Amino acid sequence: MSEQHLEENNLKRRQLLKIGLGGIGLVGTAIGTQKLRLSEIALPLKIPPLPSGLPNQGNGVNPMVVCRDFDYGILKQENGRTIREFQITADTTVLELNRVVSFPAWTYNGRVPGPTLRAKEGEHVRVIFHNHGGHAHTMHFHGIHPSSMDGVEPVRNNTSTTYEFDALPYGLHLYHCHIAPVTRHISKGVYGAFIIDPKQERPPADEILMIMTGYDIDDDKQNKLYAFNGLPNYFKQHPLPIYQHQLIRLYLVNVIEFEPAVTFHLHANFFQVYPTGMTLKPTHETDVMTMGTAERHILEFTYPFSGQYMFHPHQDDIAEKGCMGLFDVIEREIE
Ligand SMILES: [Cu+2]
Repeated sequence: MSEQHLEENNLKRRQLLKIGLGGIGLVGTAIGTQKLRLSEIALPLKIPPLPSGLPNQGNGVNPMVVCRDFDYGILKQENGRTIREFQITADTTVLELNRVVSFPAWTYNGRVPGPTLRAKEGEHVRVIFHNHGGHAHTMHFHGIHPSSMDGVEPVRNNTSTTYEFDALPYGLHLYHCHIAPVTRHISKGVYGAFIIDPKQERPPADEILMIMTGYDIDDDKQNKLYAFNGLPNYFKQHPLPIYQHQLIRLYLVNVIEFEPAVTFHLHANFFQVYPTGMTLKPTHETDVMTMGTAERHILEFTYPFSGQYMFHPHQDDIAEKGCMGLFDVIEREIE
């Protein structure tokens, strides 16, 4: 896409945001001007409730709850400065990956993925880490910090440590254990997302986290199962509800080990890309993107039509082994 074309897209997008339909994209614009009378539309942010009767799969770790569950820690005042403090405990948990596979996972705060930690650009962050996992673990954060806070020194079982750093730079980052072999520790479950919000707030949106992961269940350095947010095929069996015409901001992280890269593809739509979440404007628009291990991006889109739409890596073998989901786009009237 040429720079001029991109700028035109951004302009259209800004105009759409003003009227509350940001992210509808070019297709939506063409349809919208005809059918939706865009100039008269201003939809407030609307987030669907969790579907009732969701099974308590995976030892209580519910991937749909993980989507919109952000841990802001607690704010403390110390010597005139504000500190955002998080408590994390490493442990072991058996995850029921499906009806036949029970997986002895290693967890942060009892869940896979670990809690989605969220801070604002420039805040001072403190993470108090307790290790009761039965092995040495660490918390290594992606971000900018001194070497002493890099989380590569082993924290022995039944000991604690504290990591402190400023939340920089803004973007979509991650944290994970850094004990060798790191592939094993990450694929056992000790990872999570770390969102640093920019000082200049992003526009209102239904914000959703998805982490792609692989499970090497027999320790042969090959993934046998894959998942979004911890459980294989969960969003295929339980489509994630979102609203039609609603700007969706997807925080997408790839922590699949053993495959050097996977793609992410969204059906019947295109998304705007904010690489590593480190821009306030999208750099381009596409419907499939390639992500190496630990790569992550913010994607924004709006569905102009209701119905169910798949999302998955376009390596279809990986999708068919569990990294497959559906958005259930709920019809929303434009008054
Ligand atoms: Cu570990």
